[in-house]
Parts: sequence; C-alpha cells; structure tokens
Amino acid sequence: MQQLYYRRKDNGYHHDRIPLRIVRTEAELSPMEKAYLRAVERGDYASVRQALQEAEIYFKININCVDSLGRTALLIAIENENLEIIELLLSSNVYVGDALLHAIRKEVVGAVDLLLNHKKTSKEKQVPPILLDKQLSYFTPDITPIILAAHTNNYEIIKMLLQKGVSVPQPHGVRCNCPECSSNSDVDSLRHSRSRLNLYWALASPSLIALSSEDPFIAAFHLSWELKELSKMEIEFKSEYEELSQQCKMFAKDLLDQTRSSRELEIVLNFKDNVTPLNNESSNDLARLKLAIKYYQKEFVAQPNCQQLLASRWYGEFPSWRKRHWFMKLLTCIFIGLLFPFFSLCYLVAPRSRLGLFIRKPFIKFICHTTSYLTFLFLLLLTSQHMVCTDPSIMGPWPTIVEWMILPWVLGFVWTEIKQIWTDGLQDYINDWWNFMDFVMNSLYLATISLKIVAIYQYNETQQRETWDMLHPTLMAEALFAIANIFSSLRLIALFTSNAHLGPLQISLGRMLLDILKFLFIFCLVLFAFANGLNQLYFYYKNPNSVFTTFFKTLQSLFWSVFGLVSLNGTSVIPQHKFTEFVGATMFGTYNVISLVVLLNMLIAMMNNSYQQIFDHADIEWKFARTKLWMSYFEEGGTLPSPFNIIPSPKSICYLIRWIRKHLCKRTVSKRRENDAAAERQRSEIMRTNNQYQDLMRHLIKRYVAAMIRDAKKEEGLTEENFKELKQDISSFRYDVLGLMKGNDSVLPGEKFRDGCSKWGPTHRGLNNAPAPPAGQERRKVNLHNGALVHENSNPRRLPDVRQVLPSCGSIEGDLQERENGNNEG
Ligand SMILES: [Ca+2]
Ligand SMILES: [Zn+2]
Repeated sequence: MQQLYYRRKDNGYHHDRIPLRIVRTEAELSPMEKAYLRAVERGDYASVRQALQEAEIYFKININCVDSLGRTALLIAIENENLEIIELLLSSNVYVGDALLHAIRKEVVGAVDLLLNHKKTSKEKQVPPILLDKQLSYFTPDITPIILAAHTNNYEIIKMLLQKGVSVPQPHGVRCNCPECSSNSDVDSLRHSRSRLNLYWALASPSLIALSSEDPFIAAFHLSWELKELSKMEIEFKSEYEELSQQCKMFAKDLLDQTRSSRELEIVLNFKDNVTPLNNESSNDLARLKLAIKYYQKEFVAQPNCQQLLASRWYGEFPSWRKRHWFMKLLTCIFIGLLFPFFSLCYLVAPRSRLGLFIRKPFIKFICHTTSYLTFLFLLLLTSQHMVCTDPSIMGPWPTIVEWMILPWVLGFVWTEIKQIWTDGLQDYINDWWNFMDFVMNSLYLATISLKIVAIYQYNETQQRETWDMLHPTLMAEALFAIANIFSSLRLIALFTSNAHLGPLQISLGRMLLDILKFLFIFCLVLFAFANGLNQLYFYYKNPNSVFTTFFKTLQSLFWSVFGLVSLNGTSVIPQHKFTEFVGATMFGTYNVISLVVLLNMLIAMMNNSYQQIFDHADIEWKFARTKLWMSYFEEGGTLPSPFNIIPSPKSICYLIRWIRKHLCKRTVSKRRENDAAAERQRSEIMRTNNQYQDLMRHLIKRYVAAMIRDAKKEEGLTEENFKELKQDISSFRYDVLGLMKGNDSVLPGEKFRDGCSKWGPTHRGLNNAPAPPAGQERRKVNLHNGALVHENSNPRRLPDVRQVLPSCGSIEGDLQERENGNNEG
C-alpha cells in the first residue's frame, strides 16, 4: 500500500500538482509585531500595554503595523469591540485614519464615542504608506461619518455625530446643470451617480430624519417624492431609489402609528406649516392629510388611525352607522335619497337652517349627489325608450319633454366641472382621470345640444330619412348622444370606490387598463403589418366578396377575424391564380396564429400576473382612492346636486357682492387697524399650534425610537456576533487573570476582579451599550520588568491555575452538576 502510494507520487508529482506561492509579496511583520497584533486580537491588555511602552523606548515595534488582512491594531480592537484596548491604543497615539468609519460601520457605540472625544496630539506616529493610499481604503471619499452612520441607521451614533455639529451636503437635483454637477459627471459619471445615491441613502435614514428635521412628516413626504422622481431619471439605480422612497413612506406611516388619541391625530393631520398671517381664506382642516394625498403617500393615508378618524367624520351624522343592519342602512339611504329635492330647496332658501346644514354633512351630501345622478341615468333610459314619439322624418325636431328635463342636469354637470377647475386649479384637475371622462361626457352633450339647435334653425321641412345627407346635424347629434349615454352610465363606476367590496375591484380594473394599452400597441403593429401585406396582394382583384381590397377594409377584416367573423373565402380570387391564393391564405393564417395564439394569450398571462400584483396592494390603493373621494365631500362648496346648483342662491349672490366690494372699494384706515389686530391674534394662534405640534413631535419621535429598538431586539435574537463578543470577553478575562498572577504584588485582587466582571454587563454593541469607561483612567498596573510578553506563557495547560485563583468558578460548576443530577433523579 505504502509502495503504491510512493510510486504514484513519484510518477505524477509534476503532472497533477500546481506549485503555489505568493505572487504579490507584502512586507513581513517581525515576530514582536506579530505578537503585538495577536495580543490585541486576543484582548490581552497587559501585553498590549507592555508592547506599546517598549515601542516607545526601543523602537522595535511599529505600532501602526498592519496584519495580513490590512488591519491595524486599532481596527482589530474595534472589530472585537474591546473598548479598553481601543482606549489604550488611542492614548499611545496610534494612527487613527479611517478608524471612526470602521467603528460606525460595526456600530460600536462606545468606540465611536472614544474616537470622537480623542484629541489628536501633534506628534502622530509614523504612518505606514500603505494606509495613506486612498485606493486601499475600505471607504470611498464621499463617505463621511454622518453618511455612514445614517446608512446603518444607528440612532445613538447619529445623535453623537449631530451633537458634534456635522453637516451633510445638499443634494443637487437630477436635472441640475450647475458647473459642479456637469464637471463631476463629465469626469466620472459613475462616481457622480454613486455619491448621489450614497447621499440620498443617508438622507432617507429614519433616524436621521427623526433627529434632524423640524417636521419629520414633511421631510419624509418631500424626500420620498424626490426619490421617486430620481428613480425615474436614474434608471440604473431604479430599484435602490424606489426602495428608499418606500422607506421614507413607511417612516411617515410608522410615525403616525405612534399617535395614541384622536386629539394627537388631529394635531398631526390638521397642522399646516407655511401659514402666513392674514392668509385666512383657506381652512386648516386636514391640511396635512391633503398634502399627503398630493404627494401620493398611500401608506400614510391608509394608516388605520387616519382611516378611523376619516370614517368617524364621514358618518358624523350617524355615529352608530356601522352597527346597523344592512337593510336599515339601505332604507335610510333610499329615504334620504328620495328627499334630495326637498333638502336642496331648503338649503337654497335658508342655508343656515337645521335642514340646510343637514345636507352639508359629507355623507348626506354624497347620498344626495348619488341619487341626483341616478335620476339623470333614469331620464336617459326614458329617452332611449322613446315614450314620447316624434316623427322620424322631421329634419330639425324640437326636443321632447324628457330631453328638456335632461338639459338642466347637463348644465349642472358643466357648472360643477367649471367650479372644480376654479377651486382645484388646472393641474390638480387634470391629474384626476375621472375628470377626463367628465370632460368628454360634457363635451359630447354640449355638442349634441349645439347640433340640435343648428338642425332646428336650418331645417324646417320634413323629408324621408333615407334621403338625408350622411353628415346631417340631426344624425350626428343622435350619434354623439348615444356615445355620451355610454359614458354617463360607466361613470357610475367611480362611485364603487365608496364600497368595501367593489372598491378594490375597481382599482384593479383601472390598473389593468395600462396592461391592455401596452398590449394594444403591439397588436396595432401586427395589424398594420399584415393589413399592408394583404392589401398589397389583393389590391388588383376587386371582386365583390373580397375583404382585402382597400387598406381600411383590410384593417377592419383583420380586426374582426380575431373574433372569427371573417371566413377564409376572402383569400380566394376569381382567376385561377393558385400561387397568389396560397400566399394570401398563408399570410392570413400566420396573422391569426400571431394575433390569437400568441398575442391574445400573452395578454391573458400579463393580466393574470398584474392582477395578482395589484390585488396584493388593492386594499391600500382602495383606501387611498376612498380617502380622495371622501375629501372631495368634506370640502365646503358644491353642496347642491346637479340640477339645483345652477339656480343662483341668495348665499351666492351675497358672496358675489362681498367679492366685488372687496376688490373694488378701498379699505378705510380704521378697518386696517382692525385687520392688524386680527393678524396679531392669528399670529399668536399660529405660534400656539406650532408649539403644540413640536411638543407632540417630540413625543412621537421618542415613541418611534423606542418601538424601533424593541423591534430590532425582537429580530436580532442570539447571533454569532454575541458569541464572538463572549469569546473575546473570556479571552481578555483570562489574560487579566494571568497578568494578575504574574504581578500580584502591585494589583489588588478585588479591583482586578471587578474590572473583569464589568465587561459582562450589557453588550457594547448597538443601541443598548453600556456607558464607556471614563477615558484616561489608570486602572491596571503591570510589572514593567516582566521581560517576555505574557502570551508566550499562555498555553492551555495553564488554565487549571486560573481555577485555583478563582475557586468560585469550580464551585459554580459543581453546583450546576449537582442541579443536573437532581433533575435527573427527579
Ligand atoms: Ca369632475
Ligand atoms: Zn448641481
């Protein structure tokens, strides 16, 4: 066997072995330096101290030497979280370099504190050139301590740094064209983008926002919006920016989670920061919530506390609405709905009366508007039934009674939209897609009305319909009216938002439209390609049953063929041109395969996928949409439903007169003085709400941080990190005891023991660290003339000695043994 082995080795030594050696040689450490670094690694305080002292006298050891992983003694100590050795190293002026960044990255709070308070002395030790090389540094130059701390989101470290008065550069906009940005991106566009990402990553840190911004909600809103915009611009880092944007949104939501009472919630939601005195026209009601809606903070808006407050406002008139039976709810709705003309008239006559105020309640207003719309739809249905028959051959017929009844509704809708544009502004108006539908619907109705008027004035005579011109105004009016009817009925879907069952479905449907649009783009391309080809082929064969003779006709035939409505006969021609027929049939077949088998199924798969995705978020989306709907009814104005809102009420006349007087007449001096007093009062009111808000913010942040720590602890559990810490503690404790035994003449045993035990307190790491030991305190005394380093003696065989020194250890072990035995017996 042995022979075999040797023979194999002899034969194959040069063939199946690769000789290995270090290609890039590094400076070797001296044995003394190796021992020094090992002592730091093991937490051997006495040896490290001795090595440092010797280095000062004999210059044999370079205290800034690096190990094979490129770590200095200080970095090793930071990695092991050994605060005492860090302190010792700092007091002997080792090269600090990037140590602070490393400590922040490892989240060693105690070490950060030590490094921040460490005063650099003028005589810094010789620095190895390897450490000055920026290429070798672990961190890129744009990473400052505060940015790194914000990346780790460590509340305590960020707080320490902020107390030192650090600052973060203001990020430039994506479209910024300032000389700095353009030169930076010219020099290194990757570096530029990366540093921007690093900066935003830091700014989006919840701890940093909580600590440094006066109004964390606004800061989070702005930042998440900015990050969302960035994710669209910087496509390469899209997912990173989107994640950060989401993080900001979740922070705002989590902070809102911390509100405990309706009062706190109202303070948050009603707060408005940029109120200027004298600007008392816009109400403060739910200003913050409106802002959240504007910034698409869906998580914030859908937050349960917020929704609860809104729901209680919505059903304000019926506090016990949710407890009622559904049948009772239905009856109430129908009853109020049927009375809507009565309520509207009451409001018109006496807006401040009890009934007048009743209709202003959001929920009642909603029911009245809905019934008004349903009545409108009912009238549309009546017209399509043609109850009142007119002679179809009249070229310019007068409207029927039902059509006359529809007219005030249409005018009312138009007036509502005009008011909406006036109050919301054009930008907000366009952002809502339903308004687009309203616009189309109203335009169609207005076009119908104008065409009818034209027809009445131009055509008085009667003529058979068959003889009318294709573009006769009456015919066009009828077509437009028919289209408008479809829109009017579909508009009801918007009301689904208020329902818990139909709402999420409506949201999903809306999102699916985007998929269908994408699909239609590809489909149109395929349709166009084949229509072009088929038309080219069949252009010369103009037989009556051919469907591919003109381009438009070909498009139509191809579209209907998706639904199987075009027969294969269309591809045959009257002459015996078999080749042409064959090519045409193949084209038609290929088109069918592509459009039906490939594209249609792709659409189904796409919709399936996105429906699942949307449905997962449908609840939040729906709550967001419902909040928007509710908010539109919380607003004052637009109280009356459609046909009644065109009647000028005494109130609106009063408003008009006031508006005219305000803009035309000059104010008198006495009035101005009155205004000044009002402004003064308002200013003090703003001050009060501001203070109240800041007070609440302080509480919320405190609760948020406490919750954050609690969650972090729950997640953490017992990690490998904890075991490493424990190992380090035991190791340094061992050397403490060994040192104690060597030089027990100069150290009191009790003092030593207490020192070792203090390390068994809470971990140094993270948020729950123990307070760092006071710097510069002399706690150990080591025999200077001890000669060789202690670790040389530290072999495992010495361990029993430790136990002799600490008899209690043995007794604890015995105790445990006894207990275990007892358990076994029991
Ligand atoms: Ca509208
Ligand atoms: Zn710039």
